[in-house]
Amino acid sequence: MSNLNKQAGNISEKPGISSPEITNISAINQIKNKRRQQPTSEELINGILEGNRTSLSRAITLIESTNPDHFEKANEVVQGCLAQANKSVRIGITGVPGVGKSTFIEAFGKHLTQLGKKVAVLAVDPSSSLSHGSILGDKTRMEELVKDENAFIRPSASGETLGGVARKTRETIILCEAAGFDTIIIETVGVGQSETAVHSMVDFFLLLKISGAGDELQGIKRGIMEMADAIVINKADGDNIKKANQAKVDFNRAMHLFPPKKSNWQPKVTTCSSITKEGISEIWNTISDYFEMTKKNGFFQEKRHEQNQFWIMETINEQLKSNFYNQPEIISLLEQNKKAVQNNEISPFAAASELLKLYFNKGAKAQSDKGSK
Ligand SMILES: Nc1nc2c(ncn2[C@@H]2O[C@H](COP(=O)(O)OP(=O)(O)OP(=O)(O)O)[C@@H](O)[C@H]2O)c(=O)[nH]1
Ligand SMILES: [Mg+2]
Repeated sequence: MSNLNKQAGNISEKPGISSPEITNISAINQIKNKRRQQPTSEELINGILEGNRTSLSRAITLIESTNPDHFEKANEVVQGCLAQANKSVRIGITGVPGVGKSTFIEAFGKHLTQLGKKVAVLAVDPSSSLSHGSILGDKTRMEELVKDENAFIRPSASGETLGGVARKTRETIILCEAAGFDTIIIETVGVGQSETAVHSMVDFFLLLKISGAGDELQGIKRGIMEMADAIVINKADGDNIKKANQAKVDFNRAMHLFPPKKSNWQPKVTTCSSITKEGISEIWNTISDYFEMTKKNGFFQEKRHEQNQFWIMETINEQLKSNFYNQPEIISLLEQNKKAVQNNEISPFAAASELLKLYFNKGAKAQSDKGSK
């Protein structure tokens, strides 16, 4: 390949054919160099604290990166933002696919920005590695909010385990808060374990439902109802209003059967329509009442402390696991041992113990190599 072609990189279409004359190699190199110049962590921190969205987006990309070189820098940025974080309220929203979460967040978020709030919308959706982030497609359902300069919408980190996505979302919350966003909304789809992860990173947890054939209480996981600080029956419009009101009565009755919450808060059940906006402002009033009450009785802070303690352990667990499973020797021995267990050549315990031994010995060797240097 000629030198010219090499420099032109992927703009040269076929090897052996030189680039068209109009191609300005030095201009291309200038652009490339500019792209390569990544801002320092200090520049990112300053940008975020000034409310610069580009800095915020770039820092989130660093957090989401799987490149080990970015890890340190991402940590530095989070650390640098920490002192300015925590000054927000964090609201989790869950519900099954199609219940109207995105449409609700659009209406609710607009209501909040009209009240002068700065709203960040994040998502926890580990399945989005397949669908490339449902919230991305959602941007079309959040048309107004996307354009709103007081709102910031970021899709879920993808290609990750739930633990990985959750950790990244927690760090992203810190950056958004440092950038001046005072209301953080975290959407998660109501399947699997992601509600539990989101519940452990928000102050208020809202469950969206729709009214069905009158049997909505069936099939709903008890654990999710117990986590909810409010249940909102969405799509209470048109012919649905009557059914929605009936569902509200049923859910209210069911919620009273649960033991009182540590916060002393009695979960509220309301109806709303994200299309007609009926009931949206009342939901914010309810959430505000909750914050007022829990800030007064100390529960708000207590819960955040507990969540932080929980996340220390979760982060350690997650990173230990990811370190273990990403070692090439472990990957190949794991495959071998799985087969051996399948063929009854070795017990699962012996197989696991051999893998752990390999891992710990590797760690010990790395330590002693470091010491002898
Ligand atoms: N009539 C009515 N339709 C609604 C309302 N809210 C949402 N919808 C409709 O319900 C459908 C699903 O809404 P989404 O907001 O995409 O639901 P979602 O929960 O975000 O769905 P996933 O992202 O797939 O989990 C869309 O066609 C919306 O227009 C409402 O309040 N009333
Ligand atoms: Mg959605």
